[in-house]
Amino acid sequence: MGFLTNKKALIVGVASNRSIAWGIAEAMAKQGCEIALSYQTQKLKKRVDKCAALCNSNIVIECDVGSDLSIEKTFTKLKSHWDNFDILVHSVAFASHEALDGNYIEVTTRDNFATAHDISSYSFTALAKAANPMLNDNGALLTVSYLGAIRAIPNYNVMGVAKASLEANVRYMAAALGPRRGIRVNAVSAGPIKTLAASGIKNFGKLLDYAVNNSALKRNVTTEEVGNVAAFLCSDLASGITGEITYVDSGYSVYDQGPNL
Ligand code: NAD
Ligand code: 0WE
Repeated sequence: MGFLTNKKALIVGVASNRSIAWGIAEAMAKQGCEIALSYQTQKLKKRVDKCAALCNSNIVIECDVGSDLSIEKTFTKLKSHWDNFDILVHSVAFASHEALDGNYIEVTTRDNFATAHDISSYSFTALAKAANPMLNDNGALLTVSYLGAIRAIPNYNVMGVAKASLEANVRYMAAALGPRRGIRVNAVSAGPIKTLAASGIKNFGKLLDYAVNNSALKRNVTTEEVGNVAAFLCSDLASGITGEITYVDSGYSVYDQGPNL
């Protein structure tokens, strides 16, 4: 019997079978969790339908996290399948492409700063607000962050500032939802993975190689590895963990190559 047996999870952010959200959905389904998936736009629906079929789900709902109306409709639709649920996963980020290439001061604008924070951080709060009436006590929320939240990483730019906001969001949401409801809120901070979101990034291949050479495990992580940790954090096995950022990065963030001694 899996450690998520009798749990129900809504997973926001599947775009393809390479998505971190898909790694999370698969890992949770493997542990006996019932799954619902949401997708951003109609053009992703076919791919997400296929992913849903693979985890025996027929709940696939459109959700643009940039719109309160779309979020509200998502939960109305979810309610027609489930009276309540246990786990909400947020695996969504967006910043304007121009903001992710070049000198931070030069490429950041009021407009792309606001969008990055809206879609990559506030949307987690917005989903929690809308999910709240349907979420079971002792449920769990999870989001996906990156090391750029706490280090200035070349070209990650405004996304790093938005991830810092997302990580603070995790702590404030944990403080807001823990006391009365026992709802836990955590993040996994993943090492670089070649997903759709990464495919638009210049020199991503170099970044992947650099992470291999500068991590304790000397390899990159997979969406399956990120998924397994996410499944654990959202399960009762992690009932004492909330407000935490857990690194799934081959030890990159704690590793220093040192001089050649
Ligand atoms: P992905 O492209 O598969 O997933 C990103 C998702 O965000 C897509 O499903 C996209 O549809 C969704 N999205 C963007 N704007 C949206 C909106 N307005 N409404 C609804 N959905 C929207 O890429 P991924 O790498 O799996 O990214 C998932 C998360 O993982 C992101 O938060 C990203 O920052 C984080 N992350 C990625 C890496 C990496 O190297 N790939 C590393 C660490 C963290
Ligand atoms: O969070 C991310 C990327 C998220 C992302 C990706 C895109 C590409 C397409 C957000 N917005 C957009 N906008 C687009 O138009 N990662 C953790 C992956 C990533 O992106 C980087 C990285 C890493 C790692 C960008 C620069 C440097 C490193």
